[in-house]
Amino acid sequence: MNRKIALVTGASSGIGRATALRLAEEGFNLVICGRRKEQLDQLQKELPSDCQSHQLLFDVRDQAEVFKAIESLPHNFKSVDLLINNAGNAHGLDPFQEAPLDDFNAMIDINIKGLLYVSKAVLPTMLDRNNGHIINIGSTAAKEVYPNGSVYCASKAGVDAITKGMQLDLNKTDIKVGAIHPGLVQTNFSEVRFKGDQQRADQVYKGFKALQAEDIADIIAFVVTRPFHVNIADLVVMPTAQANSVTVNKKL
Ligand code: 8X3
Repeated sequence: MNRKIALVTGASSGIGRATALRLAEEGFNLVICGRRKEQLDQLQKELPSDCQSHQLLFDVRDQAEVFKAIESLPHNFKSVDLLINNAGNAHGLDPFQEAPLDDFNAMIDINIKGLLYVSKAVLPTMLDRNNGHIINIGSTAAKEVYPNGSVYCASKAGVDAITKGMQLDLNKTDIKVGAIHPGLVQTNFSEVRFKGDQQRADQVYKGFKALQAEDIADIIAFVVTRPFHVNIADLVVMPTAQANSVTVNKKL
């Protein structure tokens, strides 16, 4: 079987990791990208034996590193068919007037600029073949602004706008572009947001059943297995207990 190639950013953990595992099951070979080699090594060990995989270690914030890494892809991994722009995170949950600029920079650099760099590095091979699929992982935060989340929400609204812009500008090609916007997913997202404060992170997911990384991977598997003429352009998914970013039916 001729296996397609999927490149997943942020594959070391959470949604990216679950998606890589699921795409391997769906018959993709994988380019798994991340900053943490041990986690990528572990992921590779868990991949089914018929899945060929290649690691790329880079920080999406570093423009030169991103392009160098993508250019370094061996011949058999160069023609990326599916790009999952998943790398992203939140830094802090503070009022605008109190939040450190470092947090703002990190979120803009990772969630927006990182996605731009990876997309621009991968797109030429898709354009050459007039074929490909890009899925950007946004957030419900793209669709509404919640208190203390101004810049995180802005960064994800940016992902939403960039997705729509890509759809317009690539409309004349056969390249599909879509976004998936998850609400509360139980990963290390909150641990990163709260800078290692595990207790505070755990509170976020208490009292209801949050989405799991595998739920998003399952949706991605559905999205990428539609016929060519079907593009899931914009998809919002929340736990049943969640109505919006600040309304969660918690049974505490
Ligand atoms: C993650 C969901 O509600 O923390 O993007 O913004 S939320």
